[in-house]
Amino acid sequence: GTTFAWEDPFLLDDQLEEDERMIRETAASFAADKLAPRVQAAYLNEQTDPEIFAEMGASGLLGVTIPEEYGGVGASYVAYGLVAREVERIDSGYRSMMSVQSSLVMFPIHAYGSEEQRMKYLPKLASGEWIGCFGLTEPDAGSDPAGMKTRAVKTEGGYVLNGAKMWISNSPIADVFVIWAKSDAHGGKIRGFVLEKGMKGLSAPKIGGKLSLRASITGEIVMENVEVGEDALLPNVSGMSGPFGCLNRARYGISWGVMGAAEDCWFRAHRYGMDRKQFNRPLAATQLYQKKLADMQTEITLGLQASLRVGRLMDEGRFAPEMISLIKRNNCGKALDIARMARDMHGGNGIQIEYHVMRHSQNLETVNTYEGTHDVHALILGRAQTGLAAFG
Ligand code: TGC
Ligand code: FAD
Repeated sequence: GTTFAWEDPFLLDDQLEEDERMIRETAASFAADKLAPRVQAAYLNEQTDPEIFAEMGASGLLGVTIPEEYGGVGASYVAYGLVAREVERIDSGYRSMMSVQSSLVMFPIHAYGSEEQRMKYLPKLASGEWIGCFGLTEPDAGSDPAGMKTRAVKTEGGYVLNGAKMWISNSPIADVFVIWAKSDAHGGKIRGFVLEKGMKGLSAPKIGGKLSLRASITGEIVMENVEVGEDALLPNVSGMSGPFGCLNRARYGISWGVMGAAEDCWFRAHRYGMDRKQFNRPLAATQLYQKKLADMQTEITLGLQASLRVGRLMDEGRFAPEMISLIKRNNCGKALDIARMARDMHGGNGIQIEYHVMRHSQNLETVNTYEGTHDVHALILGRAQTGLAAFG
């Protein structure tokens, strides 16, 4: 037999390739050295240090799946998931910064862009010299992005864009804006455009007052007659499959990331229960406390195993979007339950920033909502089972 490793019950590490293990190690040391020391102040002060992008780039954590010729690492989707898990072990906001850059900005430029666009943007996004953002959601179009109002109108040399995007990660500090708009020249179909900071009529005010994801800056994107050339259009995709193709990758990464946040909560609750005594015994010696630890261990082990399976299928080119809805939905919901439970298990200390669990639980409220809410992913799975769409 084998000794039971309580922190890694199914020996996940054994199922990784050598290069995946190395990338996980790099991400873990980066997270411990560069992210952990800043996170409490960043969260309390609602401050995002833009330098983090360059530091992530220098460690090879941006564009992990993008080929090396464009500055990426050319590694597997499993490796990308492992990076998300290590970064989100520190904070969901830091993982957000990384996943937007990699899956929502570099991926579409690589997958849908011209060779000129790839050469112009990808190396600087990979190094973190440029920061990217992804504008799909609008004030009146969240779960139903096809209801967007942003318009691109054809001119002689290009397009004029008008509209407003809402809840956009990184936008106030972004250099590169991937924008989805309905284009009259393409029969009203949704097309992608790459805009740049400093264009006339383009602004990105910060959204303040968030009680969640405070280490990651969020803003609007306002476009008032922004003129762009023909070279701003992403030529190789048309319709909603453009933004959804990006969301598939980001949602998959989130399914790993939230398990990292959940593991941090589980390990902290475990340690707290071993150390803290009430009624002359460690909290961890009580049946209720042990049941909670067992539930955390079980859900995290199953969730990680599921993400690994979907990652392998993605690397083989055999995934369906519904697989990703299943793991995004379940892992986010379970991570949120685990973080709330860990907060409770820490008693009064659990509300304090130094104990970390409440920050995770507040963050996971956002992660359960963005990239398709928990309920919207249920409806995607319901449609796939019944053939009946319950959205509208
Ligand atoms: P529907 O009729 O289902 O499909 C329209 C077209 O899109 C295609 N499609 C997909 N393609 C690839 N992958 C997918 N997952 C796809 N899902 C749909 C589909 O084949 C069809 O193509 P075509 O060529 O036939 O036209 O579309 P619908 O409008 O009925 O969609 C409904 C629904 C609920 C599934 C969808 O709208 C949805 O997923 N809503 C959630 C919105 C969302 O996730 N927004 C995310 C915004 S970005 C964000 O949150 C970033 S946070 C990042 C961070 O900080 O980490
Ligand atoms: P709504 O769609 O109005 O949903 C409200 C409630 O109604 C939810 O509970 C939902 O599940 C439910 N609901 C909606 N439709 C149905 C239905 N048909 N049946 C049953 N229930 C339904 N977007 C971007 O484009 N880029 C980003 O970088 C980005 N970053 C974000 C960062 C943060 C911090 C946050 C909070 C959001 C971000 N988003 C981003 C937006 C995010 O994707 C949306 O908030 C999300 O898709 C939900 O849309 P909504 O907020 O408009 O809620």
